[in-house]
Amino acid sequence: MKFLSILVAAGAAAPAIALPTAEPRATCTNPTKRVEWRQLSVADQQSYIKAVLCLKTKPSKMGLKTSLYDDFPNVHFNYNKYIHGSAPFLPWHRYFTHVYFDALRECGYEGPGTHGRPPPLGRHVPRDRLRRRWQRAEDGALPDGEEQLHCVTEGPFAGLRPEYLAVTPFKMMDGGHCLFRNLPEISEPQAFQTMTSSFGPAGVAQVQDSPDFAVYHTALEGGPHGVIHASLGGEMNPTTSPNDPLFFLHHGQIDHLWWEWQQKNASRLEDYNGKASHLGEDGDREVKLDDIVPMNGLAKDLTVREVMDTLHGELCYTY
Ligand SMILES: *[C@@H]1O[C@H](CO)[C@@H](O)[C@H](O)[C@H]1NC(C)=O
Ligand SMILES: [Cu+2]
Repeated sequence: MKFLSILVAAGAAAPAIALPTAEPRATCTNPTKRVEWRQLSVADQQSYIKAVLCLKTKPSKMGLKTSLYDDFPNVHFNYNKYIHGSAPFLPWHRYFTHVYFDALRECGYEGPGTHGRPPPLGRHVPRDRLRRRWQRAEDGALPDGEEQLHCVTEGPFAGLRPEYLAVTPFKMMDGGHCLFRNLPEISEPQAFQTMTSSFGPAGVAQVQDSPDFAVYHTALEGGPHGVIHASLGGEMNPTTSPNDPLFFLHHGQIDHLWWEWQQKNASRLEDYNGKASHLGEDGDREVKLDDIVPMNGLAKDLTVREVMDTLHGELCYTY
């Protein structure tokens, strides 16, 4: 099945990273409370979407010719090996999502951070409407092969042109490509049925029952997390998946789940272990709380310790 390609290594060398300066761990006052997307006011939803589009007009913070919008898929693509299939998955994506919400603030968004949650299955968009949307191809100006993509042609993101795409036969494309989704719900209904058992309430409850971090991060990443990527398909499959604005609602929810799991037992604020292929090193080694959470210049690097508790230091949010 095509949708497993999220786990394919993208193979780009990770750039050198600066060590963070040691700082006292400040306890935050006045944390913001993140809310589910549908609990945002309509004004906040509109402002959020406007800010997402505005990221395309801001310069890269990583010294690239492309926009701030494109920094996010770029950095995610470059750290692929370190941040997926291993312990850093949860802390890295926690900080990454936070950095994104901060970037939206620079684009005028004043509402809280947010997250998604799948609506009751089959209830979101009528199937025939979904099918019509999926079948419609974008007219004109498609790079070679783009006609095979199911471009988003309606709504605020219809004109969006993300620059980077890590999927064969495409490479990092100059001039961008349409935002696309594959929607296995329509293209592979049987596979989609299997996916729903993983990201549905029973599947999630089972993951949330995990006894420790090692079991938990593996079950969450490979289960509901991976399957939501797969169930949207298209842009959400390759390691440039932050191209799709839905990525951040999805990872907001993955972070929400980790937060809920941590709330059940205070020692989980320090439960971090396992092996990872560290940047610039051969082979895997044991992770530790003092490892850095690298952002390659998109934001300052933090340590894992600094992101374990959302109420400490930089993060300062709750759910
Ligand atoms: C609390 O969490 C730690 C770390 O995840 C785990 O090892 C321990 O078994 C948990 N205790 C209970 C009572 O669940
Ligand atoms: Cu990821």
